[in-house]
Amino acid sequence: MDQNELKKLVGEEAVKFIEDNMVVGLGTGSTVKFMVDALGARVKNEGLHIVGVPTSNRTAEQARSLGITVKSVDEVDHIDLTIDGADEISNDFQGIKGGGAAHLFEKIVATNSNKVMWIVDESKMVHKLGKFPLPLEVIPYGSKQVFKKLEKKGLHPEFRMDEQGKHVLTDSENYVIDLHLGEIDHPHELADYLIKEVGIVEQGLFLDMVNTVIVGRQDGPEVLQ
Ligand code: ABF
Repeated sequence: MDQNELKKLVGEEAVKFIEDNMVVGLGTGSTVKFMVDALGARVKNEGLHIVGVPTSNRTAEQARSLGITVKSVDEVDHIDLTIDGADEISNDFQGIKGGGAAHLFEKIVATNSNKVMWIVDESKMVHKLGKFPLPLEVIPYGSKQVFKKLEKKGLHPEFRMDEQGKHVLTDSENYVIDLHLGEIDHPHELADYLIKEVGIVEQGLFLDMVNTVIVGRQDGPEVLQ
């Protein structure tokens, strides 16, 4: 199976964990897209009653188009299970997310969820985090000063630009800076430093917050808990 088929495999496996009347956090990314498609099919074919809490406009649009009831995180009193993708997952189940520029809303939804599940193809499983550039969501005003501080700190920052050379914007219309670190030896320390930097809204290290990981392997989905 190619990467896309592995993503579809885990997306469809994840939907088996969703029960009637659940409030489900809906992540962002191409793997989650397969999950939301499969969830929509269950809603349509089985009459499953669920509420979806999206982590991006694009996930909200996809869910609504499939007849899934969508509510914001502030319209529900709790979230039973959030299912999301990830860019890297280390051996000790720490993650880097934000390749899709949605990590702020993803972290808001995840930290308001009773359970968190990540669904990934096997290429996302790494020994140590950091090969994937660490995304930061930053407020445009003062972002160049933040960039300079990160550069001085030796964190190899790069503004995320689109093909037209314009800033990629998050759903909150903030900028994204990616840190090209190679390897992250002390993720908790780095997370603590970054979140204190004024102007950085959220960073893409998701630490100590996942309960279940489903990994797409050639011989099938592997469920790790
Ligand atoms: C999302 O999942 C993002 O944080 C991350 O970039 C993405 C993984 O992308 P994909 O599933 O498309 O490989 O949570």
